[in-house]
Amino acid sequence: MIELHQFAPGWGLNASPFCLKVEVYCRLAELPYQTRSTLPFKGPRGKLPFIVDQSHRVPDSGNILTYLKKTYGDPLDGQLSEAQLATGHMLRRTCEESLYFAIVFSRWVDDRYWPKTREAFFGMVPPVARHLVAGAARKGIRKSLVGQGYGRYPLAEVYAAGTADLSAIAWQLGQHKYAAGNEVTSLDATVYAFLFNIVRAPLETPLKHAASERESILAYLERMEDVLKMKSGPGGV
Ligand SMILES: N[C@@H](CCC(=O)N[C@@H](CS)C(=O)NCC(=O)O)C(=O)O
Repeated sequence: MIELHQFAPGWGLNASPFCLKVEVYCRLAELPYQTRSTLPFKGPRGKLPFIVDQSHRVPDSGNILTYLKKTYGDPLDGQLSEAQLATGHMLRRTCEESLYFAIVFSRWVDDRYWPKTREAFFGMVPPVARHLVAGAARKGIRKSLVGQGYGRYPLAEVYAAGTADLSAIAWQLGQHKYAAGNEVTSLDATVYAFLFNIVRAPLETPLKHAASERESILAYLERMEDVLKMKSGPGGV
């Protein structure tokens, strides 16, 4: 049984796109797994997710998918053409290396949404410590966003950049049923996980408005949720 180490649920859902990506992959590939709630510093690279499988501890969602495919076979991506692989790579990078930071910014930096983020992720910390722990975590994330760049932008520019990513993703999703074509592939684990975290999280951010205005994104989420309903899994995704 694969152990998937990830954050405890926030807002009652898997609020980390990278953790959700691995969970969705396991569901789509029908791999048996159990989730374990943990904290990033316990992982081999100080981030989540990581998995423990037999004697292996594997960090990083991309490495995890590579490991799972190598160990248990690759039921989803075997038929992909070079063109699909290349487009998929760019789409994945758009989600993970660009859109992700706009999501993090909306949750942790934008004062309008921070109270709900704090409640979701630190609500279980005793009240006296909650303020300190949440404040320290927010400071660390602000610093990492200054390093990445968005922490130096005005709000409107961050959301314009995120909206541009969503427009490109929406166009791609309008071409086929799933992210890489008319069959489900591992790329759907990524694209679904990121869009889910924008549209299904209870924050009415500009990113959510931008995603919700794009019919191809909403239809895609529903299609993926129909697929996931048919696959068993231990937790609600
Ligand atoms: N490249 C990594 C990124 C993982 C990542 O950024 N995880 C975030 C949560 S979504 C994390 O653990 N953040 C905690 C921290 O940086 O302290 C992957 O694909 O797994």
